[in-house]
Amino acid sequence: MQIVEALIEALWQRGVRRVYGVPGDYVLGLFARLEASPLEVICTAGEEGAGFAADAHARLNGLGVVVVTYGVGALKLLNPVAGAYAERSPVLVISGAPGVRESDSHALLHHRIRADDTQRRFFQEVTAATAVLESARTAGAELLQVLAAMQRDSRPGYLEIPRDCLEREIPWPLTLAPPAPAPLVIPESVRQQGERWLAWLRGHRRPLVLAGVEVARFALQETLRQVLEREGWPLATSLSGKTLLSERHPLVLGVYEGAMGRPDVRAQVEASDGLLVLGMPLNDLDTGLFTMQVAPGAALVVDMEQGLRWGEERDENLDPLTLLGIWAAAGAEEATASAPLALQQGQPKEQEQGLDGNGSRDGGLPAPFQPGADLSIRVTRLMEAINASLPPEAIVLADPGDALFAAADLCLQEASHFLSSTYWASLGFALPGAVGAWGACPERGPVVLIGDGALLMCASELATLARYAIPALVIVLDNSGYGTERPMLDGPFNDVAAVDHSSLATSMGLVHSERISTEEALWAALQRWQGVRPGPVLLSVEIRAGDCSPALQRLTEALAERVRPRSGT
Ligand SMILES: Cc1ncc(C[n+]2csc(CCOP(=O)(O)OP(=O)(O)O)c2C)c(N)n1
Ligand SMILES: [Mg+2]
Repeated sequence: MQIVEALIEALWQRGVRRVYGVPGDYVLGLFARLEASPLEVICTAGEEGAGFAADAHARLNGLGVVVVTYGVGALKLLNPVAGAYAERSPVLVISGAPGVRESDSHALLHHRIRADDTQRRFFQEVTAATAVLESARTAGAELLQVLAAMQRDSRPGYLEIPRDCLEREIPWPLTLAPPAPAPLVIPESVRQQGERWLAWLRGHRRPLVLAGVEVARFALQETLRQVLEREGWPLATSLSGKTLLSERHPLVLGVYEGAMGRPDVRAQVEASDGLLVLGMPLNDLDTGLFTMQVAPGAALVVDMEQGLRWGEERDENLDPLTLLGIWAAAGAEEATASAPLALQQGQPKEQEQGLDGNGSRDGGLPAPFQPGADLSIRVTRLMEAINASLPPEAIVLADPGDALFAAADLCLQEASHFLSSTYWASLGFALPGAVGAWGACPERGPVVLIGDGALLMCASELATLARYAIPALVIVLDNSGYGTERPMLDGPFNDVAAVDHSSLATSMGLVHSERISTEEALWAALQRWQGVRPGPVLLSVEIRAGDCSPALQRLTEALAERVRPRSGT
């Protein structure tokens, strides 16, 4: 078996059906072999787009693959791959490279920087494992080691293949299927500790779980749902963890973001006297810039990096995987008699207000939208209109900026239907991300929410949507510039070039595009395009001057304090 055959077979065995990339001379041979294989190659406009597409694919299917050329292509992946590392998304980078025979001749080859291993060393910083597949004797083992490390850590991996090594024959047979998942073996002492902490939670009047992105990355959503239903405890998620469960589930309160988020969710989370913070790294954006206020001793924090923490106590054996394993195995009889009370706490949907506190939701159903005649469009009204017309199967991808902050309040019906670069917060994720969301789940139309500034950073990927007839709905929140930054510190640097988004989209080959300036036009367009689409559609929505989401208002007030230059310094 050749190295390239082993690679393709190993990807296929792990459920990969589509890979993303841009060719170049160091990787053309690999592209040709991929084309001839059962894998489909999706060629994006640029490498950054391919990286974000692979990231979205990985978040939905557990492994995303991006294939690029050496140097100029691979280094354009550092931003998306760093984001995948920071947000634990298993993206496999496959880079072509100069052939080993060419390198031996010490030639100055194009795209090369410093030493042979410079590129690999860059990627060592942002991956769980790296390998150069050049030796037929070791390539099989190295390939499997990289894939195993990616799965273990839920983080990116890196493979480099010199262009003359693809067809080297591996001299022995290989088992390329992923090993069967090892049963979770929990030592008795760890089990007892876990049960002690669960009893501690049950001993409180208002237990509540605040869960984050690691629950999704380690495929723990279903276990979490089962134990929560058994206990009757309410769940809030971080913004990165939005849609761990359906947001219409009666136990789901919504997204918690400290002072930045919905006041009703904040009040319930911070009033809990037994709060389990599960799989949620306590980063600034997920905690509303560290405005999370929990009484000392009320929170038990459990994440993959550090295990369990409560006050000064530490137990690194109890990570979310282990704790949920113990919790799931503990019998239903251990659920307390107070579960019905807790269930009542977890039924917020009846009293919930509309997105800006004016509308009402009926038992979790979004409020019907009534467009106001000739009204210019406010961000909360845009979200209400999307919420009222969004089909349940749609995957929403929101770009950092007000698109993301406003989208926190959408109430999405199905689990794993919200994707964003939330913590890494790279602009330009959502649009190419839609390519990967479609690649992973072709039956669910992606809906992209993106600012006018971010659109300019990745607009070339509109052409990819058109090329593959991807039925994405791209909604541009046009507030004439970097709206997130203006309230912090404004200047001409926050303006962006005024672009006719609709003409841009038409020239890129989208099936429909239009500029929308009133609620009535917005509602008519959403009625027409939220359902089945024959291909990509773009709606450029003119946001009322000076308007932004309530979350962004709260965030920028806090951020402005930090970024304004102090007088005299
Ligand atoms: C790649 C990248 N560059 C710069 C930033 C810094 N940044 C954060 S928000 C923002 C403004 C985004 O503008 P736009 O997409 O129009 O969204 P808006 O803030 O107007 O809602 C910028 C430049 C970033 N997060 N990512
Ligand atoms: Mg903007």
